[in-house]
Amino acid sequence: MEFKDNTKSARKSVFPAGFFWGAATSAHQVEGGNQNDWTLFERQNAKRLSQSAQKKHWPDYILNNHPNPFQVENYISGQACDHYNRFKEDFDIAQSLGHNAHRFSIEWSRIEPEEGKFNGKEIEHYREVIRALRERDMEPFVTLWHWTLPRWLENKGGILTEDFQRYFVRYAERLAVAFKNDVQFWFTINEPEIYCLNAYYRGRRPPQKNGFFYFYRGFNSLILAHRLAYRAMKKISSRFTIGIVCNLSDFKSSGGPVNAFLKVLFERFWNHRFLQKIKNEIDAIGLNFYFHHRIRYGLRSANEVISDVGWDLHPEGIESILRDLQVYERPIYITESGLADARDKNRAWFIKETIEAAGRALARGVPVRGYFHWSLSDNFEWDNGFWPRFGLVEIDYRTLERKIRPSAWEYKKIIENHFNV
Ligand code: IFM
Repeated sequence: MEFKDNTKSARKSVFPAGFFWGAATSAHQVEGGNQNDWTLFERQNAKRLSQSAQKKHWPDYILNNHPNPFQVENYISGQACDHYNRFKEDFDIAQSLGHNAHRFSIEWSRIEPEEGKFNGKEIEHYREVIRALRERDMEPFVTLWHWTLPRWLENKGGILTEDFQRYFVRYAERLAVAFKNDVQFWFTINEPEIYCLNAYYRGRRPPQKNGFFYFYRGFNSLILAHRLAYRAMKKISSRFTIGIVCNLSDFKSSGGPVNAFLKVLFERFWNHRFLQKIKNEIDAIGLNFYFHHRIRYGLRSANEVISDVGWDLHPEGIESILRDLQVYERPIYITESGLADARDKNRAWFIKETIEAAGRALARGVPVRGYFHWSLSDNFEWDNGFWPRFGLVEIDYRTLERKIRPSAWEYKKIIENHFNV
């Protein structure tokens, strides 16, 4: 595939040698067998969630899959994809798909199941995971915290407990020491804004708090946690590349001064607030890109192509976000981008368009350094459960058989074309 390059000869790829191509996962969504705040939430809410799904209309291709939104088991992560035991098999697949990097998260509740007691065996497990990646020539990108909390920390009040930063820094230091020689790329927190929105503003996810005040406190707590963890980890190794992963939106005004003003407000608050606060304590930016909003006196859907979970698919929107991020003068990794697409109808198109748009940003000098598709395999999509299918690889949740989707091979072709220019 050729990429339009406005500055150089059109035949040459704009993606530099050493660009990272891969996919991303998170511990609770794929590992299985976890005991954390989500495990409890799932037990308490699965029935309610399956009942409220009955009120909606669902297409047959979703209802015919297993599990489907009406089934209680859909909302219980249980063994998930059993990635905890099958990571080597999954990495073999990623390697066969041409990936040279992989983003995953470490499960805090495994590392520190009781307050202050660190589990050496679980640290060794993740050492094995990292080794398995290296053996397959894949660079590990490690997220320290992707939303799930150990039960003891949940009981203390989670991110709103006044000691949260101390706990987070202690956990981060422990991992930084353990993997000082094994990991270069670290992300402290996954999507602080989405976590606070769903857990502290909308009350949809644990600890199910509602209100702007909670959101604001949670957000500030995570800002401080990132900054302190960054400083502590840098003391352990100055050669670490440490970043944050933010979920940023493409906002487009529908015209007129009011909408233009609203666009600036949304961008300042949603896309830049967290980054502005930590801009002196980041070596890299992780961009998770899913959302595109039209602004017409509020946020509207563009009603173009939508994914199985109803999100607008507007891949070219990533270009303007990437260009906006240039102000931070840091390398940017697209740490997630993807779609729920059980029929694999739009995935190849979406990947190609997203990467082309990232290529256009690169050609204009934006330092994009990696692309990680969300996700390597189907997985547990939080309060939606298993039915949304985000994977390059399909999981049969009855047998745990893995099946590579056609779009995964299309992604491989893109990767190869860029290595071989
Ligand atoms: O599954 C999530 C992931 O945990 C965080 N980013 C968005 C994905 C899709 O909703």
